[in-house]
Amino acid sequence: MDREQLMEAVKANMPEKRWIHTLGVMDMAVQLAHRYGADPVKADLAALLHDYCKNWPVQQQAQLIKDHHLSQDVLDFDKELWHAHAGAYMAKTQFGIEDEEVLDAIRYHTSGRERMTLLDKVVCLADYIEPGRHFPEVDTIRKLAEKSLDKALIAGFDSTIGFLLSKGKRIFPLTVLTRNKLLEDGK
Ligand code: DGI
Ligand code: FE
Ligand code: FE
Ligand code: FE
Repeated sequence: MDREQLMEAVKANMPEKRWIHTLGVMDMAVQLAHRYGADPVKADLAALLHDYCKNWPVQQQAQLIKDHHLSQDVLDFDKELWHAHAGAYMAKTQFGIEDEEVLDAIRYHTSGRERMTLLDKVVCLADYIEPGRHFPEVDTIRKLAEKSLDKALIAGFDSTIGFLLSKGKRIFPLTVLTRNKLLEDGK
């Protein structure tokens, strides 16, 4: 499948709003890749596929994670975490993406992970700050993204953790570990 066909397939699998978000993340991920020295072709591909499973019924996402022995630990936490693992699986099996860097960037775009690659960071941050995003801290994060990938990402995870706290929700431990690691690296 070439890029155009892949774009058509992804577009057909989601509502209009999610597709517009996807286009925003692709554009932003490529910009950030150029700014911070990641591979823009990989950033574009990971961004295109990052939310492929986002609008699937959650039971289908959970089933896929169980059936294919993906990260079982996310199943004990918020269902918003599931689509990233399901998406990486679909990228590999349905679309034949073999590049582990691209698959990891999809897989960890929501939770983060302790040793985030440059590509992981670019895709995760692009997801936070694409132009369609509106949440209280987004402009601060956009400003930070001009100067520091890590500082912007920390602010992103801070906003997510703060949001989860305000809702009385549990936090996936890996997200806390990710934030701690980014802070540690920045010392
Ligand atoms: O899929 P998107 O909406 O574009 O963005 P995303 O994949 O980054 O998902 C973000 C949502 O995930 C956000 O509403 C918070 C929710 N979430 C729930 N539990 C956790 C979590 N996000 C993180 N990083 N860690 C959690 O433990
Ligand atoms: Fe997502
Ligand atoms: Fe995200
Ligand atoms: Fe997204």
